[in-house]
Amino acid sequence: MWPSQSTSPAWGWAEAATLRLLFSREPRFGGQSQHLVPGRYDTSDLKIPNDSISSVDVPKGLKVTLFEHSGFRGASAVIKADTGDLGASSFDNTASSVEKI
Ligand SMILES: [Ca+2]
Repeated sequence: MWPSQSTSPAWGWAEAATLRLLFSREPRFGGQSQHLVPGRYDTSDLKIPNDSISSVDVPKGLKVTLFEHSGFRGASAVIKADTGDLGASSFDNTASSVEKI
C-alpha cells in the first residue's frame, strides 16, 4: 500500500528534518503524508494521489505554491504557514503539482 521511502535520497528523513513540508490526505495532518525538500514536484513526483492533498505543514520562512493542474498550471495558491485544512482556501483535494521555496 505505502510505497518504500528509500527509492530516492531526495525523500530522506535526514533532509526532511531541516526542510520539512508535509502533505496529508486528510485535514489536520491525518492520513498519508510526504516530506519534500525545496523544488518543483509534478503529479508523478507526488506520492499522495492526485487531487487528495488536504493539509500542508510549511516550515517558518518557507512557502509552497499549490497548482490546480499538473505541469504547474491552472489556479494556484501560495501557502506560507501550516494549514491544517485546505478546505478554507477552496484548494482541498485539488492540488496536482507543487512548488516549494
Ligand atoms: Ca487537480
